Amino acid sequence: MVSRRDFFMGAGAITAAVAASSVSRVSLAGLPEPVIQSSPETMAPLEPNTGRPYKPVVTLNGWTLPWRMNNGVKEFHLVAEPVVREMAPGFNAHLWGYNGQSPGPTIEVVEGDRVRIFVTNKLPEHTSIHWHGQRLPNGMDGVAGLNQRAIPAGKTYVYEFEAKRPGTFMYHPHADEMVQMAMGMMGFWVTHPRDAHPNIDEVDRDYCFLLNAYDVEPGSYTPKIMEMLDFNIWTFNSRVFPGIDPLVARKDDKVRIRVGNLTMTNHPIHLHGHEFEVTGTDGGPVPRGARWPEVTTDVAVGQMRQIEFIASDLGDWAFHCHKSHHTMNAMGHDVPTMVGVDHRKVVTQINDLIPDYMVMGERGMADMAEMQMPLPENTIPMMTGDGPFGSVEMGGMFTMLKVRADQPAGDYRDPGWYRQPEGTQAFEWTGPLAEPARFKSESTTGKPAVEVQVRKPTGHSGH
Ligand SMILES: [Cu+2]
Repeated sequence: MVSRRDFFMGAGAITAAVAASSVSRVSLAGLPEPVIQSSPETMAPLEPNTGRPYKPVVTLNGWTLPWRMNNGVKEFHLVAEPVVREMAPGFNAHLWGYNGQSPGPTIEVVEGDRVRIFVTNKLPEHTSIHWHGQRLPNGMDGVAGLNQRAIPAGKTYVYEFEAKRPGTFMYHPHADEMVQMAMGMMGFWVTHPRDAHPNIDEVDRDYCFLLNAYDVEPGSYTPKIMEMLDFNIWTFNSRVFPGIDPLVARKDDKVRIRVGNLTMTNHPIHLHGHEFEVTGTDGGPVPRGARWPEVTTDVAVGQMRQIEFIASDLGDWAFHCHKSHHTMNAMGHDVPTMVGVDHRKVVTQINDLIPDYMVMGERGMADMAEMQMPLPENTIPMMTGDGPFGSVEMGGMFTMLKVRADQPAGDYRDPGWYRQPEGTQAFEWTGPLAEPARFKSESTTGKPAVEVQVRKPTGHSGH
């Protein structure tokens, strides 16, 4: 007679045998060694030396994950783990990410590639990865509970599918999502076209980054995970200006920028000095007849947009989110509006009580950028960044497109500040200033300088 205990032992043995056979089916050599990145710098494009050829992307303040070919399958190894991300020099955040950084590394493959991704969970809780926008078998879609068991802490799971369509994608957990995304778990994915594609152009520079947001109290290191609305750190790839590298181009380069939004609000992304077209979304390339010129495109929550333009005009062109609070770093939003309020008298009175009291915002907030106010440890001024003509008064989601005549192809280094040709910069008017007519006072002329004629609408007697 078989005891209950024996029955379970037998079942366990069968399970182990199945596991062993599937492991050997996957790989004789074991897992690819995980590659860990310790630097937040923008890495040079990773030129493919195995598999199908393609022109690689450049991840803004990020990097592409190396792979290994195993019997025609492209193998990657992602490690979900706590990381320290430098958001800007002097400002570190304790996040969760992949392979040493947050966001995780960009994954680049080619349409038709068979892809196998080992995911090792070194977080204190379970996780999973959803491959946003991909066509794949249902069991590989990564929604914990729905498509698979969550990957327990300490375990490694394997995802495997064919990269079916070319385009711009991202990856992120679909397990305890609110916490894990608030902690920075996300990454970029690009599937390059296998052959010439009617709606995908070849470009000279191909940039990508994610939009992310955190709530890190000044002086602390860990984001508040319960935050729903009041984020204070707005980032391109978990970096804030002036910690974000510029996007560089040689004059007349064709440039593509791919942007994905994993924050909880939309971001109107705005480029100065050039018009672009949205050439693709996470749904695929946009047919040419459906494109129109833009200088701002809104990237809604959970969306991706890829824009393209010719970098025809030399200069340092601002490239930023157009929500003005998103180009600022940690600040209090509950400060009353003080513009135009003269509080010299009240300051004198308050100074008797609080000697260091300082008035903020009396002439606008621009003074903040140059103010040498003592800051708590591990934070960054609200608006900062020295430009060639003073403070740029920006933070958060702001960087520059730097177009130069002599930027070598394949060179992504910051060329420094643009030198404007003589006579092409806004300048001070030093001639006489005529008094505008509307300011001539009534008292000198006896009647209003400008007569406003108001005529009631006629023909609608009922009004
Ligand atoms: Cu924004």
